Amino acid sequence: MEDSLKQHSHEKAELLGTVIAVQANFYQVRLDSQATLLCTRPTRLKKIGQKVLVGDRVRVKSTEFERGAIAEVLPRKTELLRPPIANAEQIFLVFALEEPTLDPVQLSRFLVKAESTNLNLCLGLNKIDLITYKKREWWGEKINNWGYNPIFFSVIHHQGLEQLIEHLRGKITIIAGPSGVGKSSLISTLIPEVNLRIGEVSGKLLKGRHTTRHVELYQLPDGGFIADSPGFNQPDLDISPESLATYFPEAKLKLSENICRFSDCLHRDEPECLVRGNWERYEYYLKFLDEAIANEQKLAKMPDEESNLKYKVKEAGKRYVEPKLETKKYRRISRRSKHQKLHTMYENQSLNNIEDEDGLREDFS
Ligand SMILES: Nc1nc2c(ncn2[C@@H]2O[C@H](COP(=O)(O)OP(=O)(O)OP(=O)(O)O)[C@@H](O)[C@H]2O)c(=O)[nH]1
Ligand SMILES: [Mg+2]
Ligand SMILES: [Zn+2]
Repeated sequence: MEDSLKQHSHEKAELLGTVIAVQANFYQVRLDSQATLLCTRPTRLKKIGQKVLVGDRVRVKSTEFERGAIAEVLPRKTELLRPPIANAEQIFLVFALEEPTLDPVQLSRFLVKAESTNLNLCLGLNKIDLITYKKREWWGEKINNWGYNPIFFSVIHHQGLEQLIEHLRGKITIIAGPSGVGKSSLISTLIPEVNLRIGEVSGKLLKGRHTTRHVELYQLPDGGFIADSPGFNQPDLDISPESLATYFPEAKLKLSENICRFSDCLHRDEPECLVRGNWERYEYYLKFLDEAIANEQKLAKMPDEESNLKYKVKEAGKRYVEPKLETKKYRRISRRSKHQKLHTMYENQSLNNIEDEDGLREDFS
């Protein structure tokens, strides 16, 4: 192993891999050959503004033993800003049935938020050990009517995990959901080598303490990667009011069969609206619509850099929203502390002990 790597370094071999963690300006790259390299991003890439995200496929030049430099970032299939991740194919949304008690409005809020990414979405309901079979069936039926087919499981009792493993195989999956539902527990069970912080469900946690801090990809035993994302309890609905209905599968279905009289119908009290009315989550739709409208008004008043969405005025005063390309601000670090960080990193041979660069609360959007 050592010999072959040394040989590589002499040849400055070019290798392909996936970025699995980013800390400050250093990148941990899992090579397709299964070795892990700690890499820098050369000034050349910085100059052309090429950012490197977790999930990126990269071509790497190995320079020294277990070190390398990113030579090229391959084109991305998908890209998310929050959490910052490239090439994710699906979101696995996890909720608990109890502890914390499943709340259909909160669940819908997360579902809508996840749908708005346009990634594939799968719902998992954990902690089946805490409810009766009858109650589980009740939830199953209810959520089927919303247009989802959840996977029921218990991490602690190893129940229902086969279906879930099958679903994750060979893909990059973002795991998301509120605090305390068992996301980190699940990853630790699927990949025993990783050591994630598992929190206790407490009053504090329910109010939004975050036990998971940064985005990192973990390689699954059967292939593919899973990203743990921080738990948060109330994602903002920074979604355009006009598109909100399409993030409810049951409303989307109605709209695919027929159209409302007005093309910009918000499905509230407009005449000849096909969406309004007899579906269970319609009241949630109205609630989220109010929030989306309020959010849009708030953003419109903000100076450009502070808002998440950029407003442009088109001819005839028609306004549309477009996502900003770059919202994240990076704290500058001195050359000296950079070197110290690198040093610590090599000592630890792991990024887990390095303090988060920006300890920010992230959500998916
Ligand atoms: N009863 C029961 N408890 C579980 C199960 N899975 C996880 N837990 C517990 O739920 C609590 C929270 O688990 P975590 O894995 O830390 O939750 P998390 O979703 O990662 O939380 P954040 O990192 O805060 O977002 C822990 O005390 C786990 O032991 C389960 O299947 N049944
Ligand atoms: Mg966690
Ligand atoms: Zn309508």
